Amino acid sequence: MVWLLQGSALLLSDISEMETNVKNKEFTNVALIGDGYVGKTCVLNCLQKSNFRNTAPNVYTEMTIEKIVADKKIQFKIIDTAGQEEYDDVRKDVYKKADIFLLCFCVADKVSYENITSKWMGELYQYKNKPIILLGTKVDLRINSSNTSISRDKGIKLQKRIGAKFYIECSSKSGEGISDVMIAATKILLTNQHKKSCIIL
Ligand SMILES: Nc1nc2c(ncn2[C@@H]2O[C@H](COP(=O)(O)OP(=O)(O)OP(=O)(O)O)[C@@H](O)[C@H]2O)c(=O)[nH]1
Ligand SMILES: [Mg+2]
Repeated sequence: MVWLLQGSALLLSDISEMETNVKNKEFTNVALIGDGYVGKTCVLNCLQKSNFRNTAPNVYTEMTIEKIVADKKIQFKIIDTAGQEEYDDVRKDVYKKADIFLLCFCVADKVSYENITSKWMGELYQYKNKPIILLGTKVDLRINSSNTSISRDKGIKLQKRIGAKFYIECSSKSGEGISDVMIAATKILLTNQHKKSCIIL
């Protein structure tokens, strides 16, 4: 089987090759960050139950996902935060325990795209060594001819600008791109473990 990660090719064989580097770390914390209403909670629901449900603004939710990669169990804890300013303190606690940031903007909302650099990268500044996956949400709402929609090219440019490991586009409504999120997180985890084991040697 071959999984293709939009923007960067990611093959299942890449993961299998690194399998020997997987240690039984208990949880890898993945924090969902981004403006309110960009669709973070819907992404979480899709990752958990593979379906779309309408959601209300929320403050904090977490859930675990297990992945078996080449007979090894990998456990992710996905932590969903609220985008609104009044929850800044809740988010700061989450930043400390996060291993990977899933930084979200909505491709049909230019302001949420601009806020990646004008707000969120500032918030994450002191954690700049932690890997980021940039996620463009709600692709089903993108209107290609519109000035307010963000193209894939612009997403990739932003990925490079902020130094994110991956750029993924998804829609919780259609399911497009959702499985790529955990593939990218797994790839980052295994690559990090690979680097650590090289340092020990
Ligand atoms: N069309 C479409 N609507 C979506 C999608 N994902 C989420 N929505 C809708 O967008 C709205 C906001 O989604 P949420 O997941 O609650 O957004 P959030 O980022 O968690 O917002 P906060 O909890 O306030 O930070 C809801 O009305 C969802 O139904 C999508 O992929 N496509
Ligand atoms: Mg939410």
